[in-house]
Amino acid sequence: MKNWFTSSPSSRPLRIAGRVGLFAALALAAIFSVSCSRDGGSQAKPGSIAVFVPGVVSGSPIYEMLVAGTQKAAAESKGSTVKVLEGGTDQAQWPEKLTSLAATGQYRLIVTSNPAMPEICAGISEKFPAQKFLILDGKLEGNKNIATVMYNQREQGYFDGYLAGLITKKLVKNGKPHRIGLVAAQEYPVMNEIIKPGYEEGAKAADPAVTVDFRVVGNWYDAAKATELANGMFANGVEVVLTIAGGANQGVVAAAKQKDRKVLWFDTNGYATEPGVIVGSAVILQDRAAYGKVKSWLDGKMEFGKAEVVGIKDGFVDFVQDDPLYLKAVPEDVRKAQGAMLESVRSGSLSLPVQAAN
Ligand code: RBF
Repeated sequence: MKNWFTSSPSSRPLRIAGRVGLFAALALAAIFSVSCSRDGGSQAKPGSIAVFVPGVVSGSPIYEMLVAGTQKAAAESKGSTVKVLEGGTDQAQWPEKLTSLAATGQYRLIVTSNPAMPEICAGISEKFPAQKFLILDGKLEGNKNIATVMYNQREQGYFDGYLAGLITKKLVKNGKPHRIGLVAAQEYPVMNEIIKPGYEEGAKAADPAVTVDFRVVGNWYDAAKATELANGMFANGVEVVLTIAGGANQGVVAAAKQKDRKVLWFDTNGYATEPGVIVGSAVILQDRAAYGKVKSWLDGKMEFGKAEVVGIKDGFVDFVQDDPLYLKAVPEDVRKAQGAMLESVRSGSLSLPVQAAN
């Protein structure tokens, strides 16, 4: 897969290929812009917004929330328009596609989301200095055309991890190893340095004997591969698995349903996706963030050059514990322990600050 965004040395050539692609695209755009608008958004109508989805919307709630929040804010502002462009699953093509979007000069604001986007947008920003960017789920400080909002995903990972630990402690008996699963679509710094360690930290807080079985799909859509990975984990004694793999999540759910194991969800409330199988949902409120930020931009109040980090106390990260399907699927003693942990984070007695990775 064309996975240019990773810290692993083995994929460095792909990352470089992505960069070369970016520079080629920028060079083309520079030539193109001589006859068109070099100033990106300066000719654009006020209130004109483009959402660049780095991937596909379908199967990725984090992108559904991005689009929904942006559209909601625009609908409340007269004359504001939103165009949604999907970058597709070939990540090496994103810089070129986003460059073309900026080169049209038709959008005052480009809204996008994921930790790979700050670097891409910063490169494009040099050629199109009138183009403004709002990047959610990413972090970049000090670029006067870019505003970012990052979520505290140490908290988010910890919440699902703690539940995974509680469940494992309860279900795994007779001296068997206490293993929990994490299926990830791909490796990237936020996954390796924040989400995975947060998940492990939470799990160990509930059950110190826990170890994490971590497996990688290689893309955000291959459900059959995800089923294969999940089955490998189940054969390895895993009772509960967190899946962070976009459209491929369905493969983990199918395997767990068949083998009577449990799945933890990330980003949105997943209980209704497969009641009784999905037993935890650690959420981020990206629709709320997109709505609030786009609204503040439409009101002329957004500050660029800033990198915000928001968590449970700000109302952008949470764990859904009031859904009837959660109450039904999870025993009361486990829910009580999970609730007490959440309360300690909310009250500040347990503090889980996030380190600066992007
Ligand atoms: N999350 C998704 O749900 N769907 C995607 O297609 C997707 N693509 C990503 C591509 C890259 C290069 C990176 C770094 C992250 C991607 N994410 C995607 C992950 C997303 O940013 C976030 O980390 C997870 O959704 C967990 O909150």
